[in-house]
Amino acid sequence: MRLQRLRDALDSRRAHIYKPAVSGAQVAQLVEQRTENPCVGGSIPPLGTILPAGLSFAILLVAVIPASDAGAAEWSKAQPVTVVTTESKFTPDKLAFRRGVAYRLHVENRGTEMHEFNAAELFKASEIGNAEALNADRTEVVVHPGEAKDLLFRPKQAGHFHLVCPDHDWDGMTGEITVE
Ligand SMILES: [Cu+2]
Repeated sequence: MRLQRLRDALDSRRAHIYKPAVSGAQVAQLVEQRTENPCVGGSIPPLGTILPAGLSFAILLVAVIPASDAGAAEWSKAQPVTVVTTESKFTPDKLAFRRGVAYRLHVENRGTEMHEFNAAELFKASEIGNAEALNADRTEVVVHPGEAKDLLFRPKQAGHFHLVCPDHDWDGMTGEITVE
C-alpha cells in the first residue's frame, strides 16, 4: 500500500523530471504520515523507508543529466544580440532571428526611464533558457535606467512578431521582429 503510493508519486514525478527526487518522496511521506498518523511522528521511519524508491529515481536523474548539460552547452554558445533602450526607442528597432538558433538577447537601458522589451508572442513561440530574465507573465524584459539584462531564447516558429514598450508605444517605441 505504502509502496504503491510511493510508486504513484514517483510515476507522476517522472513526468516532471526537473523536480528533485527527494522532495517528491518526502512530500509523499509527509502526506502519508499526516493521513495515517497525524499526531505521532515516529510511526514511519524518516527517509530510510523510501530510500530504495528514491534511489531508483536518482538513477533516472543521472540518465537525464547529460541531455540537460548538452542544452546548457548550447546556451553558452548562444549568439549575442544587443538592443539598447532610450527615450523613446529601441536600437535597433528591426530584429531578425532564425528558427532553432539560440540567442542571448542583451537589453540595455541607457535612458532615464524604465523600459520594457515586450515581445509576448515571440517569447511564447520560443524556448526560454532563463525565465528569470522575464517578468512573471513571460511577456517582457523589464530594464530600469542603467540596467541591462540577458535573455536566452530559441525561436521555435517562423513569423513576424511585434516588439513594443507598453509604457512608450504612444511615443513610437515599437519595433519589428522577424523569425525565418
Ligand atoms: Cu519605454
